[in-house]
Amino acid sequence: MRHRRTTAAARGLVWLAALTALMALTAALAAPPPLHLEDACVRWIPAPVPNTSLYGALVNPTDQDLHLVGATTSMATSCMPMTTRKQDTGSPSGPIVSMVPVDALTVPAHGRLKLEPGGDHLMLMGLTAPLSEGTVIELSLRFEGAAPLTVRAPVLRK
Ligand SMILES: [Cu+2]
Repeated sequence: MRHRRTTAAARGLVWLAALTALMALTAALAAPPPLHLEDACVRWIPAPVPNTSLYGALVNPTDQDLHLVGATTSMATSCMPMTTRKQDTGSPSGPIVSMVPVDALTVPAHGRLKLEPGGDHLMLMGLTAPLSEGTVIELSLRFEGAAPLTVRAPVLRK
């Protein structure tokens, strides 16, 4: 009898832990991460070019790493996190530099993720209209396990 009661109590604790975890998860999903995007800009490109990039620095004041997995905007048909890799082939013309799509870019806890030319960036693919300098573009950045974060970035020549 005594043994049974202990088991029931343990089971209750497991449920409570599960419920608490679920509530924490629900809260995380409901709120966008408290990140700031500093020096945001979308690189201006001439009209026939279909793709451009979002640059800036994502600042993470929280205790947890945050993972940028994509974005949506009315200005592009899709957005993907990308990084730039240098591959030294020994060629006299120098290393091959190429952009590589990645599943996520990490904004470290109490750190920052720089989105910059020749480095990590968010690629905007399939622009839906020509870009004009100074226009402010709104994007919803998507992070793993959190609600989207709305940011605004002006179109600038970079
Ligand atoms: Cu790219």
